[in-house]
Amino acid sequence: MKKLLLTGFVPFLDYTINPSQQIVQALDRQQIGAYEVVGTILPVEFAKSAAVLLETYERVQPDAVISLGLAAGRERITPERVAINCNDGDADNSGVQVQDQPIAADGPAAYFSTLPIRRMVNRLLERNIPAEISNSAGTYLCNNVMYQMLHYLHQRQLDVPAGFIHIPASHELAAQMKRSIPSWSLDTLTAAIHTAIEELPA
Ligand code: PCA
Repeated sequence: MKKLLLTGFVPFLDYTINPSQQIVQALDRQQIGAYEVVGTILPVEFAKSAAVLLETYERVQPDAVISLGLAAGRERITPERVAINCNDGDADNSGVQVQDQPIAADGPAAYFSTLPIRRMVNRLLERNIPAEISNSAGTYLCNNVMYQMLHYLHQRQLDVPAGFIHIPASHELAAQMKRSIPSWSLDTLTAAIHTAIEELPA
C-alpha cells in the first residue's frame, strides 16, 4: 500500500482552532484508494514548520504529500497552483515576523504544485462541493511549506506528487470569531479532502 503524508497546522493568529488539524486527525491511518494516510501536525513558525515537514517526509518516505491549511474567509476548497519564493506577513506563533524574505536563496521564483489539482477540483464539483484552483497560497506558512517541500523534491529529482490545499473555516471556528467569516461543517471539509485524496495517482 502506498503512503500519503497528510499535514495540517496548529491554531495561529486569532484562530482558536485550526480545522486543518482536525481533518488530519480524522483521516490519519485511514486507507483511501491506493494510499494509507500518515497524518502530521505542523507548527506555525517560520523556523520550524518546513523542518518538521521535511523530517517527517524523510522518516515516512511517502509516495505523495498533501499539506492542508486554513484560509479563513475563503468560500471554496482551493488546491493551490503555485508556491512562491517569499516569506512575508503576520508574526508567526513564536512572534517572528519577516518581510520580503526569500525562502531559498538558491531557489527559483516559484514551483507549481505536482498534485492533480484540476482533477481534484472537477471531482469535488461533481460531488457538489464548491472548489476552485487558487493561484496564490499567500506568503505565510502555507506557502512556505509548499515551496520548501517542492524545492526539496526538485533538488533530489524525486517524482513524488506534492502540494497544498487551503480550506475554509469550520462552523466551530466561525462561531468563536468576533468577525463574520464563511464556514463549512467539519464533516463536509473532511469529505472534501477525502475526495481530493481519491484523485491521487493509483
Ligand atoms: N494557514 C496559514 C498558516 C497556517 C494555516 O493553517 C496560511 O494560510 O499560511
